[in-house]
Parts: sequence; structure tokens; C-alpha cells
Amino acid sequence: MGNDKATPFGGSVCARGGAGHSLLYDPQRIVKPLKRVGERGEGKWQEISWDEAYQTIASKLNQIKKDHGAEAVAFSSKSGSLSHHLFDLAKGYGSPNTFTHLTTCPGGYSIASTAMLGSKIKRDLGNSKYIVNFGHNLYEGINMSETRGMMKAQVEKGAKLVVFEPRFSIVADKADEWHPIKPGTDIAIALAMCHVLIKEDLYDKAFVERYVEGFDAFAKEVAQKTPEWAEQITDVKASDITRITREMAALAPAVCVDFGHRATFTTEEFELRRALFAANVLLGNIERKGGLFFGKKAKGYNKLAGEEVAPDLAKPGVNYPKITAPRIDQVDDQYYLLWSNGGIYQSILDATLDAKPYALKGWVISRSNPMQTMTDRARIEKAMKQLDFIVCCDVYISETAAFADIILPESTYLERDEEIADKSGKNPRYYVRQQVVDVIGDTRPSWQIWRELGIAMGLEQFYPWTNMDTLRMAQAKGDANFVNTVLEEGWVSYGKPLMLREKGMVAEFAATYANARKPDADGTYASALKFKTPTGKIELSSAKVESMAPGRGVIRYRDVKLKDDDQLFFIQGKVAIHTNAATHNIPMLSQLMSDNGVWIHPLTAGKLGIRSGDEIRVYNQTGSEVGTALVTPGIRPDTVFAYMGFGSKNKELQRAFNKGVHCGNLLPDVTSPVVGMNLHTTGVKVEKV
Ligand SMILES: Nc1nc2c(c(=O)[nH]1)N[C@H]1C(S)=C(S)[C@@H](COP(=O)(O)OP(=O)(O)OC[C@H]3O[C@@H](n4cnc5c(=O)[nH]c(N)nc54)[C@H](O)[C@@H]3O)O[C@H]1N2
Ligand SMILES: Nc1nc2c(c(=O)[nH]1)N[C@H]1C(S)=C(S)[C@@H](COP(=O)(O)OP(=O)(O)OC[C@H]3O[C@@H](n4cnc5c(=O)[nH]c(N)nc54)[C@H](O)[C@@H]3O)O[C@H]1N2
Ligand SMILES: [Mo]
Repeated sequence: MGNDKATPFGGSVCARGGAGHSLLYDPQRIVKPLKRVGERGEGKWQEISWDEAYQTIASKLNQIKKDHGAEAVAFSSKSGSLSHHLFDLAKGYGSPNTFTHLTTCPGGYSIASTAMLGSKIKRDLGNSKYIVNFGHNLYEGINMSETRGMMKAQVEKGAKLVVFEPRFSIVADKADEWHPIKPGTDIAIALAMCHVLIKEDLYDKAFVERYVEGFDAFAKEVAQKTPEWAEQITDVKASDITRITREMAALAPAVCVDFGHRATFTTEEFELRRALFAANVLLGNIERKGGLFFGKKAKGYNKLAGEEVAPDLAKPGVNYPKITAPRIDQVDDQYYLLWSNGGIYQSILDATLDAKPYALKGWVISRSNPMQTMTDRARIEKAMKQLDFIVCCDVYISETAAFADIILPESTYLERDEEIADKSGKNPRYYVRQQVVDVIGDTRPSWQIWRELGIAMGLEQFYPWTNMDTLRMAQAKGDANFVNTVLEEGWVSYGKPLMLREKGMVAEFAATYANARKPDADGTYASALKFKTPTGKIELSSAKVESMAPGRGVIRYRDVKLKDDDQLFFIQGKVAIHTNAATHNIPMLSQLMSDNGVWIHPLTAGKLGIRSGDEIRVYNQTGSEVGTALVTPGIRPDTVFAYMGFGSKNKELQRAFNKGVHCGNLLPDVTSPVVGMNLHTTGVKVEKV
């Protein structure tokens, strides 16, 4: 059961959440800190006490700091509720090198959005009348509120869904139209759509006039990007591109060109995601129902309301030392948008192997499994073997943890308390995760682990709070009432939903709060809509980007070669019953699915003499994997597909070991311009074993 107060989640949990008890009671979970006693990756461990673990880590990290500077240690964690505890430790220790999973997942769209719109933006799929989707598989790669939003739009509101996807995904299956696009070419369609909107005068001129900078340069760039041009590149018919664009324009602004999530399809992610945002901008759907909108956090919301409708969160006041060493990913100016925002995760490998720009000696990893989720597994193994010291915090001996010196066992989400988290949408919202069962074994939550380690390292001055109660109280600035409400309800929502350019919502908002901002003459808050870009406008073309990454100021099409002519495209995706490279050893989920058959088209399979169920080898310059063929017409003949996260090479994950193909072992290490993305599409050959 979910929390039925959390209306965007509809009181439900997903399959992975539903299997929480199966992880909780899994005898293969780690429940004691472990110390490596054999060679790296050999699988020889000794159980140790937390005290010994902290002392060992503290003395190693302090020694590295003394010999090489604190910057010689990288700290990485999948971003989320736990990550800042690790990053706070890094700040106290003095290393600038903190990394999230940004460049293996959302970096493409989030950096493109920041460059163009000034910050990240959200989708109002639930109110869309027409959704155009470029491989955002929300019915398998689940985001509870967006997945439910899209279902609502389709089922309750009769919205039309058009999907461009190289394979017949679940979203493609539930769509009104599926167009099997050639992998990595989506940008041509996005630009052709912009071309049609401008050429046929279907775009929102008043919106562009008021809010957009650099329209002329963009319009000039797309003047030749006709649907006929795009057809040659994408294999999608020009007449379809034109028709879909016209249909969308007729229903604007309640339409959404979905800008995707895992943005790793092509090296031209920066251009692709900007082109998708550009189509939305031309349709004038920003801050309109069914389009795109900015999250309304307490601070800005209260200002519009003229009163304190929602409490806002504070951080415990800590002054960290100033760090002068540059980050390891700060070598090239074009990546400036990443430096304060997650960083280029894979630069840890370059710094370790090539001392570029200086050598790393240590790596502290929490809740991340780069051995599976970064590219070129062999190179990661080499880097990990070269480091002096590695700490990994996980719930299993993951493939990555298998190469650590010390493994710290975290309590699972059912066993731990977390701080209050901001989940603001069209109005301010908060939630909190609370311990519901006793802790199993000798595990601890992240906040406690990194705090206690910090103290063992002599950094106690950075921890003015002592436990989750005092930390939550500091977040709430002493407002016990707020803390109690969030704890009692689990999910709290404040005020009325607001989109700045929706008259009805603005009228209701203004009528609710006596001191609210006065609506504009047209009944909206359009005058309050500002973009945090250098010009304060939506930068369809950007002088700032041009100065940091010459040639990239204007959104431009570039040819990309993702594979050799005699290879097949290799693409991946999420499956509904597993999470990334995290859940494949959980008993209940591994029973539901323990292998990832390789999708291959009947024509291609026929030429290679392959039938469904045959053992096949998938290989290229980077690696070779053995798996099982799944022959299906639901994929382009020039493409093969596998669900990610399978084929673990760590024996200790007994239920996942060697089951299926390991995607990271087939992907070369390639980094995209500006957004720093770790590319996930490559070429492979396939043969029957
Ligand atoms: N080839 C390929 N690579 C990909 C992708 C792809 O599609 N194809 N997808 C990319 C995407 S979208 C993402 S987001 C990244 C994700 O990549 P990662 O950042 O590596 O995250 P996960 O794979 O989710 O791995 C999380 C690790 O956390 C552990 N874990 C689970 N729960 C807890 C907990 O409560 N505490 C702690 N400390 N650990 C826990 C799990 O056992 C697992 O080892 O992978 C990316 N990599
Ligand atoms: N059940 C479940 N839900 C999840 C996750 C999970 O692991 N399991 N992970 C979460 C995370 S971290 C994320 S980032 C989201 C990811 O959600 P999505 O962004 O939807 O990510 P994927 O499923 O990795 O990829 C989506 C689709 O892109 C297609 N594709 C590949 N290359 C191309 C291309 O060049 N063009 C087009 N148009 N399509 C292409 C793939 O076939 C795949 O079906 O899901 C989240 N939700
Ligand atoms: Mo992701």
C-alpha cells in the first residue's frame, strides 16, 4: 500500500517498492561492515565492527589528504534523499570532487533546460491533449506521478499519444501511433517540427515575442530542416511529421513534446534536448495546462500569495572550508553547466587512469553501481584496481562493491528515517520517509554512517545536529508543528495548484489570498514569469553557450556515427519490475525476471540463422557477451535491444550472476559535448554460439 494522501501517486507503490520486504529479509543482504582480505575483486571478506570500519577509513582518507590533498578523493552517489550526507562529508573533508549519476541519466535534458530556460522544467502530462514522445517509456521506466499523469490523459481525457521509438516498447504499444525511428536521429524530427511550425505560421508569436531571445538565428537554422530532409535521416515519413505537427498546433497550448529522461541516445544530446524544448516553446505551452511548468516551491509561492502559505525548508547552518583545488571535470569550459550540478561522473576514470588533470587516489561510493551503469566495464575495473583506497556503501555486495576495500551496509528504506524532502509541483509539497520495521543485523542509515565517519575523521564541527529528530527540526527552523504534520501524514500539500499563464488558476489563487499579487490585465501572472538565463528570457540561441562552447550557441544539426556499417545499433531501456542495476538479486524480483533476452528482428535473425531462445554472442570492439535471442518484429531490423542491469559479473549476487547480457561491458567510453553525457548507444555484431 502507498500513502493515499500522496495523490499524484494514487496511493499505490510500484513493483519494486512492493518487493521491499523481499530485500529486507534476503539472507544475501550485507548486514555487517566488511573488509577486503584477498585481492581486489577476489571476493574474500572479513566482517568487522563499525568502529574498526570508521577508524580504517578515517586514517586512510586523512593520509591521502596529507600526501596528495583532499581533492585526490572522489565521492559519488546516485542523487536523491541520501546523497547530500556523503557530499557534506566531502565538503568538510575538503574535496571538490563530488558526483551524482547526472551524466549517465538526466544530464542531457536538465543541462539543456538550464541553458535555455534557466532551470529544470516539469511536464503536465495529465492535462495534455496531445503528447509526442521520443523514447520516454513511462509505462516501464516508471515515475509514479508522470506515469499516472499520462494514463489519466490517455484513458480519462482521450489524449492522443504519438511515439517515436526504435522498438515496440510498452508506451509504443499503448500509443495511437508508433514510428520506429532510427536510433539517435530524433533531433531531425524535432527540428523539422520547428520548421513546420515556423513556415506554416503555426507558432505562438505573442509568446515568442515576449519571452524568447535568439529566435531569428534559430529560425534561420531550421529554414532548411524540412520534413523531407528529416525523412532521409530518421526513416519517418515526411507527411507524418507534417501531419503530427499540424495536429499538435491545433490543440496548443495543451500539448506536450516530451523531452525524455535518460538522455544518452546520441553524442548530440545537447542539441536534441534543446530542439525538443524549442518545439514546446514555439507551441507556447510554458506555464499552461497540459504543457510545461516550473516547480512552485514555498519561497516563490509565498511571495506571490503575499503570505506564508507553506513553510520552507532550511539547511543546518554549517560553514564549510573554502576549496581551492579545481574539480577533475573542470578542464574544458564547455562543461561549465555541470560543475555545480552533479559533474561528469565518468571523469573519475580519466583522473584515475591518466592523472587528468591530476591523479585520484581514493573513491567513496554510495548507492551507485558504476561497474554496471557506466560504460566500458573493463576500464572501470582497471581504474578501480589502480586506486589506493575504495569505500562502498550498499545493501548488497554489488558488482562495484566487490572491488572495494571496505563495504558499509546501509539499512534499507523500510528500516530507516530520512529527512523532510521537497516534492513541490504546481504548489508546495513535502514528504518524509520513516522507519517501519526494526533494523536487521548491524546496518545503519546513510545520515548516521557519514556523520559518524565525519566525526571519526575529526570533522565534528560540521555536524551541529545529532540525529534525525534534530536534523528535521533544523530543516523546519524549529517549527514543531510542521515536523509533526509531515510525520503524521507522510505527505503534505499546501495551497492551490498554480500555473502562471492559466487564467482560471490565477483567479482562484488571487481570490484565496487577500494579499496576493494582482493579476495582469489579461488575468494571468504572465508578468511574473522570468527565466534564470543571462538575458532573463528563453534563450533559443545563447551567447553564453557560444562563448563557452564555440559553435553551439545556436541549436544545430550534426551528423553522428553511432556504429559501423556492418554493425547493428545496440540500445537499452528499463523494465517495470527492476530498478537500474540495483534489484536483480532481490528474491521476489529475480523470480519474476532474471534474464534479459536480446531483442532481434526476424529478418535479421533469419540472415544469421538465429531462432528465439538460441544462445547468441553479442560483441564489438569494447566487449563480448553471451545471452539469449528474443526474436520479435517489435524492433527495427538494424537494431538490437536489451533491458539494462542484468548479467552481473559478481558471483556473490547468486541470483543475478551471469544471467543475461551485461550492457556496460558492450559500451565504449564516449562523452557528449556540453552535457558530458556517457553515451549508451553503440554498434554490435551478433552471432549464434
Ligand atoms: N548501459 C546502460 N547504462 C545505464 C542505463 C542504461 O539504460 N543503460 N541507465 C542509466 C540510468 S537512467 C541511471 S539513473 C543510472 C543508475 O546507475 P547507478 O547510479 O549506478 O544506480 P543503480 O543502478 O540504481 O544502483 C544503485 C546501487 O545502490 C544499491 N542500493 C539500493 N538501495 C540502496 C540503499 O538504500 N542504500 C545504499 N547505500 N545502496 C542501495 C544497489 O544495490 C545498487 O548497487 O544507470 C545509468 N546507466
Ligand atoms: N520500473 C522502473 N522504473 C524506472 C526505472 C527502473 O529502473 N525501473 N528507472 C528510473 C530512472 S533512473 C529513469 S532515468 C527513468 C528512465 O526512463 P526512460 O527515459 O523512459 O528510460 P529507458 O527505459 O532507459 O529508455 C526509454 C526508451 O528509449 C528507447 N530508445 C533507445 N534509443 C533511442 C533513440 O535513439 N531514440 C528514441 N526515440 N528512443 C530510444 C529504448 O528502447 C527505451 O524503450 O525510469 C525511472 N523509472
Ligand atoms: Mo535514471
